Amino acid sequence: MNTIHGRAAAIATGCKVANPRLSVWQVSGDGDGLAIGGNHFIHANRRNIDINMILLNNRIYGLTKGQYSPTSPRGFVSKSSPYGTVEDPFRPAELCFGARGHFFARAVATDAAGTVHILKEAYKHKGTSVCEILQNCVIFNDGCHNSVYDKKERARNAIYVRHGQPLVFGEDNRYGLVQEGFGLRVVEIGKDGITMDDILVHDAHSQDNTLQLKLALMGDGDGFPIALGVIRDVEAPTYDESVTAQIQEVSSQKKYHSFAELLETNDIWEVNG
Ligand SMILES: Cc1ncc(C[n+]2csc(CCOP(=O)(O)OP(=O)(O)O)c2C)c(N)n1
Ligand SMILES: [Mg+2]
Repeated sequence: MNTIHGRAAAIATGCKVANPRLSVWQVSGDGDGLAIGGNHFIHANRRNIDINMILLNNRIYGLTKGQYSPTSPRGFVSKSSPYGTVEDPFRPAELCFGARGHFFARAVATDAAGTVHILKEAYKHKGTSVCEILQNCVIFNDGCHNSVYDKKERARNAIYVRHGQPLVFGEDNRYGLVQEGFGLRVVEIGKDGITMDDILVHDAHSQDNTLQLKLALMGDGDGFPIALGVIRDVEAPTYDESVTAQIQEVSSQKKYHSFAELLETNDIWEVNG
């Protein structure tokens, strides 16, 4: 369905509730999903309706020719912010986690294997899945994801996270992440007595999202790599299953099962001409 801008999650929710057998996929931009549709984004995640959201994040309103979006960085110069924005952006993962989201993954549009992997995992996940795809806008925001857009840059600036695997990255997996105090730290394996045993192992299934959120927020010019892959993937009751079960339970207890029966169940009035 091609539907109204900003209402994709509402329409997708309706499709899934009306026909729970469908695998529902919503394709949104950062403007669609996080500006005009921001409210629907958080509530779909909170309800955990079984839909898959593909969030194409080019950090701009592309179609309408270059206005800044809620993911444009502070100071961003655009047609609607000629002197630079004076506001901080949303980070999609933060919004998803804040809304009690249970699945968040990230890929780069030029990385076919990485993108296919997260879409397959989203398909398998029951509940709302958010797949943030970092996408360039060649006309209005060219180069916005340069640090991870080609293979060479990605090898330097990204970390592929896999559930159950140690969080290592860089040439020959030379670097790793360790937990330090309330945060994470990048270490070089083999230096200062650091071994693979010290490296944090990724847990996408942990109910507690603290470390998953830290992974998801890395790489905003903070010296950490950008995390790609499935960052959070936790099972929880879904809205569509619960609402379907509720309808079945309530209707099984009703005395009437059709409109004709309903008419005969309660008071009957006779209307005399
Ligand atoms: C209800 C409504 N409001 C506003 C618009 C105008 N509009 C069309 S696309 C768009 C923003 C697109 O940005 P994004 O969702 O990031 O997609 P992109 O074009 O960057 O891929 C806006 C504001 C519209 N079509 N409908
Ligand atoms: Mg956009």
